[in-house]
Amino acid sequence: MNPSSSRRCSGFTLVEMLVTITIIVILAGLVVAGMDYAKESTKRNTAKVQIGLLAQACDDFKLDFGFYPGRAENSPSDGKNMSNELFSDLYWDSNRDGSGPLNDTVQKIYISDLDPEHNRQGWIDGRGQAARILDPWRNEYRYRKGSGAQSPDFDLWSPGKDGKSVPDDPKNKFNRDDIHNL
Ligand SMILES: [Ca+2]
Repeated sequence: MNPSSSRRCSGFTLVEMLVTITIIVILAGLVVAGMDYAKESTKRNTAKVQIGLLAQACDDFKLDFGFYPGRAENSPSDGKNMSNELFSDLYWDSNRDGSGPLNDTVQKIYISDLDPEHNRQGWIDGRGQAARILDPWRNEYRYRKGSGAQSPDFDLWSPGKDGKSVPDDPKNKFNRDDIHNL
């Protein structure tokens, strides 16, 4: 047997091993990146559906009461810390008499999926009247109405993956991943 054929039969050379490992690492990276992309895409689609549900419920509330959800005349312009007010008006105590849905069979429930005990959308944080409504990245949905809002009715949005949003500065980089009701 000549020496070169015996070397070929001995298996991979070091270079061949390194090339093979490099290819495997690159392929694994592509697979992980693809899975991350698919997960983010699913989250964005979920947020769009949830914002649509909430926005429709806000319109239904307005038809009944003549004003949009939220206690104050003007919401904070950044829309922060408002999801509990949405929760209260759209689920917990829409007629604002202090009785929750278990003790008040008269009041209207605008989104049954806001029930914290079942949490079918997985978007409720907290229990009882203190519950908040979270987007798929576990940040509160933002909401504002009144003279400070850009929309004549209300603004309702997710700050997106980065969890940040500067609504009165449309070109701000933190707004690029935001998802709005349209
Ligand atoms: Ca954002």
